[in-house]
Amino acid sequence: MEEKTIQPKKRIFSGIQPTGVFTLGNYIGAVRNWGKLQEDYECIYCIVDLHAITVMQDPAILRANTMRAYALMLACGIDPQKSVAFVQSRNPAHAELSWVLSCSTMFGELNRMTQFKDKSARHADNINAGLFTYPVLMAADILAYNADLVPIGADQKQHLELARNVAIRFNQRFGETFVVPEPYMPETGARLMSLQDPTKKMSKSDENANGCVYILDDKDTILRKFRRAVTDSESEVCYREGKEGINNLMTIYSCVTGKTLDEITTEFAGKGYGDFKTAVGEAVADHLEPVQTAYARLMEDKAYLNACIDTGSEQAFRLTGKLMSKVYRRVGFIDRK
Ligand code: ATP
Ligand code: LTN
Repeated sequence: MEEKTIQPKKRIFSGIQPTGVFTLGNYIGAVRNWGKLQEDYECIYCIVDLHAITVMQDPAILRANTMRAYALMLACGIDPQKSVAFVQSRNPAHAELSWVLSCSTMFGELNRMTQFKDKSARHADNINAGLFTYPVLMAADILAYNADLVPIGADQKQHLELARNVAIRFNQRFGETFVVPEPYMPETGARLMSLQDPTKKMSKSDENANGCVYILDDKDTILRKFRRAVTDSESEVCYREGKEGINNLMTIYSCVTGKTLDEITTEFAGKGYGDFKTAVGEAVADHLEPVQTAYARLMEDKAYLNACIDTGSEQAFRLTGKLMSKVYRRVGFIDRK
């Protein structure tokens, strides 16, 4: 009889900052995929509050936003029975490993990070050391769990590359310790652009709320934002260089309807941008409705959310114990008892 070997499931890790309501970009580029991966992988998902304090936060608002982000994560389809869903600050391994890894990360490497350059330009009054070492903490998040794959949007690819380099360097110096992780990006929608400036990424912390669709926006708001989306002076709905606004809308429409770019071009042949924008807005609003309903229900049950956070955080802590002991031993610290 043929013997079957059962392959252990690959491990996934990803995180999102509790810096406000998730945008359509966060959802399509990352969080929506997290839910889809739960059946085939061992998934660990995290609200990264340690990362959030690299920019100024009001403590009470951060605490409330962490709870909301956790509820949003579940509303987007993460099932705490299937995945480990937790809050970063509740597992001290992230901060501990971050320090160790920072001693295997070069200043020059961090200095090349485009997110640091962007964020330090945007927050010129608070260019703190944490903003600079942010990618080391992200590397620690991923490496602490020996994750194989990391579902992210395109903007995080450079940080993931850094995490890979740090893992390789540590392994060379101290012996095989970390799995070198791979990025996992959607083919379509890895970088949604602002509706007001399609050369800029759609971002939670954009000052121009019209550029950004938040997943809790009501239908009227969503329709209005799409109607006002910046396009071009032509009238043909087709995906082409130089038509960044239309390309972005076509990408969004494709992601929420499953239609290909060719199908979309055919559907809107002979119609104007007005009809197209309304159709995109309608499709997005319909798509987000179940997420909004699930979110409202979850926010009514704080006791349930707190219980899920407690359980998830304990699971996360237990998952990192062995590896942290190994890391400490390898670098030469005396045994943890
Ligand atoms: P902030 O504006 O506070 O920096 P953000 O909107 O960039 O936040 P993050 O919490 O940094 O969001 O990112 C969470 C996930 O969403 C990451 O995997 C990131 O790559 C992805 N993501 C963020 N913006 C987009 C976008 N415009 N298109 C696709 N994916 C995105
Ligand atoms: N840096 C990411 C959020 C993040 C993350 C992670 C993503 C923190 N730790 C680990 C994937 C894996 C961001 O700003 N989007």
